Amino acid sequence: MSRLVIVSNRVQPPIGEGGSGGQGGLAVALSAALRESSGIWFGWSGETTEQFTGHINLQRNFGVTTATIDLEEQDVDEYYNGYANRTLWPLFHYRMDLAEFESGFAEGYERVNQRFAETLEPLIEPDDLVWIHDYHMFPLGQYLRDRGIANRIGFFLHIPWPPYRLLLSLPNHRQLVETLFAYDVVGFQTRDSLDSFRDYVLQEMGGTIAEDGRVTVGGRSMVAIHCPIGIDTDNFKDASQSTAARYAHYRMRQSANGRDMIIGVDRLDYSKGLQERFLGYERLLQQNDNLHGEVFLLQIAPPSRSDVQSYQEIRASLDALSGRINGAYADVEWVPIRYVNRGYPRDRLAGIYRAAKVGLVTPLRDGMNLVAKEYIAAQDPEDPGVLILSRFAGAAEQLTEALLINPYSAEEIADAIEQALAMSLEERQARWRACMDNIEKEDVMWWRRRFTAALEGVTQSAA
Ligand code: ADQ
Repeated sequence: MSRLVIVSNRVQPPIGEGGSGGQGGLAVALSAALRESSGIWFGWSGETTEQFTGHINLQRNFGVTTATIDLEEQDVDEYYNGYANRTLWPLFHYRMDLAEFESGFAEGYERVNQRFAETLEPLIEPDDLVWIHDYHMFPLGQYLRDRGIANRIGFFLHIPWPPYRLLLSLPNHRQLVETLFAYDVVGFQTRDSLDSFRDYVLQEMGGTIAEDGRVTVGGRSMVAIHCPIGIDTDNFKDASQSTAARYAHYRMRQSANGRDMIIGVDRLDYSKGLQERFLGYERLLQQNDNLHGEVFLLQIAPPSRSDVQSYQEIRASLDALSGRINGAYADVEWVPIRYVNRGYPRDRLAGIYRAAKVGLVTPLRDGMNLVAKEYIAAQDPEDPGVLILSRFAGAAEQLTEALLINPYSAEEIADAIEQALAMSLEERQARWRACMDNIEKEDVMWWRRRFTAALEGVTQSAA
């Protein structure tokens, strides 16, 4: 088996089997993938330095070697907070209104990707499979090719690919898409994203698409596939049986005091539809006096990207909205929304998911959404809760037996919660089983194998 070189913006110290860091989905998924085949994980350390030196910090934990570099503050401003999170992230999540197009951002983005290429190049051995992740690094493959790297290189996009006409508003969109042709395989989370990408290639580039997924434009070609990411299901099921999970579950049930709990867990991000979720829940309370004092919403939302203004704004509006709803409905013994801005270790989180009768996952757009899958994996098969899922989360292509809703509609959210709370045990079990079957089959190892098999299946590139 070839060695795997994984590249992503942030590298986090990997966690062991059954470990319980406070990590996000990507970090957990990549640790699991790397544990299966030895390899290196390369990227930014998250630290800044006064002057970029290209010094690589190598560490080994749980069979995974991490290789990280520090960036300059200006790099972080322009590349990470700038082009990645103020230009590409909003645009790719259909938020034209929030996308900022500044030429300094694009320059910083290119500079940092060149820096990644320069420092990564000497670490790559001839038989390595190189797998680059996400929107921070679109051009990295091209820059590695420019330096003579002839290995198989794949790229996986964790966020949605936007509709063709929307992408046209990005200055230099064509240049960005052309860099994808430096890869051997490009993977998307959903069929929907793959279709949008193909639309662009056909309509904007005059390209062709073969039956095996090979996309050709001019003399260049690569294979574009859809390859939905999963969770480490066995690991998460085990985490939900751990002592910490059981204790968290017990404490949660005690504090719920017989009330039904609805849970939301999201990074604090405008793409997650948190305002719309609160408004949907408010609608539920408006139309159901009998539920007052009988249910509560626990929303866990750790702040992220707080240097970016739109994230400060969403935080302020959620503070105001949760305050308003609690002010209007709370009683001396009952608060309708418990709104918590912090992260929890994974095993505790698993116990909390298990204590919730309803999992409320309502992003306005999401590449996949791993919380939906974690909620399912943490349930008690004898008495499972109900997942309410936005049709605009990538996960909706797989979890078709969840209650699928339009997250823009307060009415649909309120009705789905009512339906979930009243659902018979038999129906809850049948829906849960169908979702769980998918999560067990298409887990993170399946994802890793599907992608690397596609990459191993292509003829080696000429640099
Ligand atoms: P995210 O936008 O971060 O990921 P998601 O897939 O839901 O979204 O993953 C979030 C992860 O963070 C989950 O594993 C969750 O458990 C964890 N998390 C969230 N809040 C937490 C808290 N308070 N405490 C502890 N852990 C918490 C991006 C894309 C997604 C895509 C993933 C993976 O936006 O669409 O599914 O990458 O490809």
